[in-house]
Amino acid sequence: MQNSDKLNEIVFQFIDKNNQTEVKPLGAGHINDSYKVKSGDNEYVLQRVNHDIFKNVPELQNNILRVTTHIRKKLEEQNVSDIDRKVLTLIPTHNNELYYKDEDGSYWRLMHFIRDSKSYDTINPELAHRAGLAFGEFQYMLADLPGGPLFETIPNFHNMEFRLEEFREAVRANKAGRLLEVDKLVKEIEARANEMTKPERMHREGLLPKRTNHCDTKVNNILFDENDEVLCVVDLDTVMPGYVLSDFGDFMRTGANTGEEDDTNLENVSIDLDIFEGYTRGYLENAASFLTDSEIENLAFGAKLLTYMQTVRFLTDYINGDTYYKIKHGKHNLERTLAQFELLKSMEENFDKMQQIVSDVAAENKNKTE
Ligand code: GN1
Ligand code: MG
Repeated sequence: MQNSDKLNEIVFQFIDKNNQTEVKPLGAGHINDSYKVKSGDNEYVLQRVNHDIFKNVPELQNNILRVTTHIRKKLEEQNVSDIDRKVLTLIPTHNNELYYKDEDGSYWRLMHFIRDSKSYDTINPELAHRAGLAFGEFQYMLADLPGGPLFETIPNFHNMEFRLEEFREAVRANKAGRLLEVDKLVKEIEARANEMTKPERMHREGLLPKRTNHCDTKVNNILFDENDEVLCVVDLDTVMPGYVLSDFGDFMRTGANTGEEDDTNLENVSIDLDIFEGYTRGYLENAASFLTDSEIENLAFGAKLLTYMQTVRFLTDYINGDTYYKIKHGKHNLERTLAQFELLKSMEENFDKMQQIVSDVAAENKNKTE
């Protein structure tokens, strides 16, 4: 955390000085630091971008500008009202840069705060339906993004082969001496490794395309308004090329979990099939028209994959001695690992039902368009 004079000085790189400026911590992301800024009547979000993780902040900011400009243009073409609450707006510095680099080398950015909005960590099937519509529309709107593919802000971000290499490297090095403690989990990970690297093989064979994906479709990255209508999708740091099954899967990992991501009571954790169905309905309503059959057939698999991937990522960080995710205490990454693994097992038990839901909903959508 930074002291408030310093934070004010950073804010004034972007907006005019105002002695009624207040900066307060905001949100609970695992990577960046976020603050809410009030300056006179205006409200903003200030963020310190974690550049240990996002190595190229200028390219990252450029991605966000491209994405938000394109979405804004689409919304304008559709005569949508209240556009400033439906797409993020970056505020440039006085020097017209999309970020400010301070003397410590930290990168900062400022955005408009979206008023009267809320996000959920736990939702119901109706809200899941709306969230599915929103992420389906998000992918749809970005399908014709001009200017070529986006910059990969974290190379190989959702590449399971790469995540397993990192994991095996962590196991080999055993830097924090924690390997014995997680021995069983390591075996569980390895037992599923071949199944979970299927998308990379399919991609190499030309059977699975990459599209512009959000790559962090956590349930709390959707803002709703006071009537629970979706306003917009936020946290655009990882918008980049990827498989649609990733975005579908990451939502299910977070939104369709009856427990918390780091729940210590594993009995709370399981897949909620009603939420799974609600999201699938919304998503396919907006996305079925541009997805291939093999993309649709692998959506349910995506839920398992992203839950497995998150298990591997949390466990890797635990084995490495907690160098990536912000943690609240020494066992946090282990608790997260166990809770994600529990969710994975629940998805494995319910996988036939998940597949059935996707294929039923896809068939309904097909009938509608025929
Ligand atoms: C991180 O910062 P946040 O909480 O949106 C992570 C995601 C993980 C998530 C796990 C850049 O997201 O990939 O799924 O934690 N983001 C990055 O909760 O690694
Ligand atoms: Mg994020």
